[in-house]
Amino acid sequence: MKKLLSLAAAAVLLTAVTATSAFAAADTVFYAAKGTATIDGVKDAAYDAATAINLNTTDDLATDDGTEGVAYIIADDTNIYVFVSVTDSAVDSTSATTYERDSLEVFTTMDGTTIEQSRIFAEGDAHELKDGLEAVSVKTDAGYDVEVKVPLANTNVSDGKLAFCLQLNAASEGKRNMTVHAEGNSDGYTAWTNAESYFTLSLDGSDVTVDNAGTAPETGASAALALAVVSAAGAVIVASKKK
Ligand SMILES: [Ca+2]
Ligand SMILES: [Ca+2]
Repeated sequence: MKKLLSLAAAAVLLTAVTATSAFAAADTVFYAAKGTATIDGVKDAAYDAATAINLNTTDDLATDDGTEGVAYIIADDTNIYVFVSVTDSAVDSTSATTYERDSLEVFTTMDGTTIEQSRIFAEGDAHELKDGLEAVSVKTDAGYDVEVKVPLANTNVSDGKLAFCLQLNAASEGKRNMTVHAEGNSDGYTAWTNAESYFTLSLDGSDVTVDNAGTAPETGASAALALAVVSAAGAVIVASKKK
């Protein structure tokens, strides 16, 4: 049933994308709201304009330890700002291998293939950041929050769209249990080696309200397209939702 849904969703999405050249790849699209934030690990009011993106999709092979996140993405003319609130009952930083510590990874590409990978740890400030990125993490009662600034110069932004990926490394007792990605971004677990697995982030959507459940206002051709694409993504979400 899952595969049938995925194939049906892919067919719908392919149809939607074939109908226009606005999107380069058949994938999940999220929208950044317009805004600017201060990178301090505290959620600025500007993020309230952003759609909440659920980070709850895992590789089927993963050991589910319950870690989830919610991401908010905003952007101005020079930077993307991401705030992620992570629910994690066992924040763990004990592994000597950095990707096996609780952390958020941010992936961009400047040419569509070369992977730019940054890692922000739940604890401490010795983050592994590409040039120009800034990040702060803060422990919370529920787990931890991460805020990161990504220069648009570090991305392949073109026509208001870019390839982007967020990954939680969910760890406990010195090992990584699973990786967690945005709802619908079911290939995200290959992000470290496959830039084509990223989702599309649209910076043009500040005047278009789209939520992950697949609803959008009908305010013209571009909104109708967004509805078609997001609806297809919604179908994928149904197929790939974490168990
Ligand atoms: Ca902030
Ligand atoms: Ca953990």
